[in-house]
Amino acid sequence: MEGRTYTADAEPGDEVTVAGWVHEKRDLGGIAFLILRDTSGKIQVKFEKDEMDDDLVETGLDAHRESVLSVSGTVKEEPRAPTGVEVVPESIDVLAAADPELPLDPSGKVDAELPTRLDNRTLDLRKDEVKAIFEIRAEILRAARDTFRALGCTEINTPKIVATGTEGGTELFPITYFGEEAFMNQSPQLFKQLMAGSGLERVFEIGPIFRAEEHNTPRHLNEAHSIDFEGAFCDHHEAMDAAEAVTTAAYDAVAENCEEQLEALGMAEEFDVPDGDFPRLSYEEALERINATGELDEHLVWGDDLSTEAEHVLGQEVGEHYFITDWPSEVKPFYIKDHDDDEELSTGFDMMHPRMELVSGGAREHRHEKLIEGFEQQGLDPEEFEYYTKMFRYGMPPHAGWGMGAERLVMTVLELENIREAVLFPRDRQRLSP
Ligand code: AMO
Repeated sequence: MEGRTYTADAEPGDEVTVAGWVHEKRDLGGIAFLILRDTSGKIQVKFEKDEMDDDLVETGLDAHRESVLSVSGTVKEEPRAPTGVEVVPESIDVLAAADPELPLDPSGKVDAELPTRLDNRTLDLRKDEVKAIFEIRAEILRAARDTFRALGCTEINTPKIVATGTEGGTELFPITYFGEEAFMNQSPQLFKQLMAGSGLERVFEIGPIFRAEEHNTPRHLNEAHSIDFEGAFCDHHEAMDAAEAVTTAAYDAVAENCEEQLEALGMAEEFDVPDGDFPRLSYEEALERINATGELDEHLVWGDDLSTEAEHVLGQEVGEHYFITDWPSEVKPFYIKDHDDDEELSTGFDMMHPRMELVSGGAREHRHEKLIEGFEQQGLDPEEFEYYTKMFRYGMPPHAGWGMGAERLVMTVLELENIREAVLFPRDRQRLSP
């Protein structure tokens, strides 16, 4: 809008046109106030009824809350106004009138349950503390991108409609692709590996992943966003270093650039940035430490996957981000490389926040024959993956990488209770719309 001033930039003495939503109205009789809100903040508009044109006063005060107005006038200093200034209006345009009945109250005076909020996300994001989550999410993704660029990675985009899954057959969403069965991709795994083996060498992608998981939990989505890294000539240690770098960069960026948003979330005082030196525990050590707490009913033995409860117990024990390394080969997928000196032991790792898993990764099997064996051991038909395995015959360097859940990262950085808070329009067992 030409000539528009953000409310935060309005200075005493300025002739301005501000535009935004009616946040609140207060009619005290001879004098009335309207608080106008835009993305930068709020400003008071003052109506002195006896001294102003009746039409002007009526237009301003008849507008229901959340109506969109453009107000032109003079900015005056006013210590009693919420921001120390107010606009004395000369003209008001109603750009979009709002119904008097709102499905939720953006001023936050009336709390709404999460489903109501998600059904009305547009109104929900008019609340400072909700808007703050998505501004911080954007900042975290920017920090991740910058870190990858500093690590020499090229950003890639890979197909989301695919012929085969990679992360276990039961979690696939089937679709019809011109009469043929296809699937929504669960992970860019195979494509990012193919690109690590291309001339690009180091790549990253931030994009959607689709998982037809049955369980409806506070940490699972059916459509999530994955931050993926893959590097040629990298081993699993270097891959872990990169995961650590992206994670700490995310916290650093929020601490440095999102003070206002942390304030809105009530976190400005106690926002801690991890030091970036995350302990690396072997799977075996992890089992020992969990068992030693005596907090689980069962005694964990080699080969067991870690339940949510086991992860929780260990998270409490360690009390900071950490890695679990050297998982048994049998619990990791076919593309993860085993240790050269012990085939029972994989180079696969997970990076954990005390509350949950954030990352899985590892060095990859880059030897063609071994890779084919891996497919067979996992009950997958290597023929179906020929587009992938074929490239391992034409010079596929050793490589390593990982995938990190973007929503889980935001959720843990901001200590959100439910992962749905960290995504605009969640897809879960109940939600396909909006
Ligand atoms: P994995 O399946 O462990 O590994 O996924 C990697 C990370 O993605 C996040 N994530 C999810 N977040 C929300 N809802 C879900 N349903 C969901 N599923 C996964 C988690 C998880 O740690 N290809 C490998 C990665 C690799 O080896 O590079 C993979 O997809 O934070």
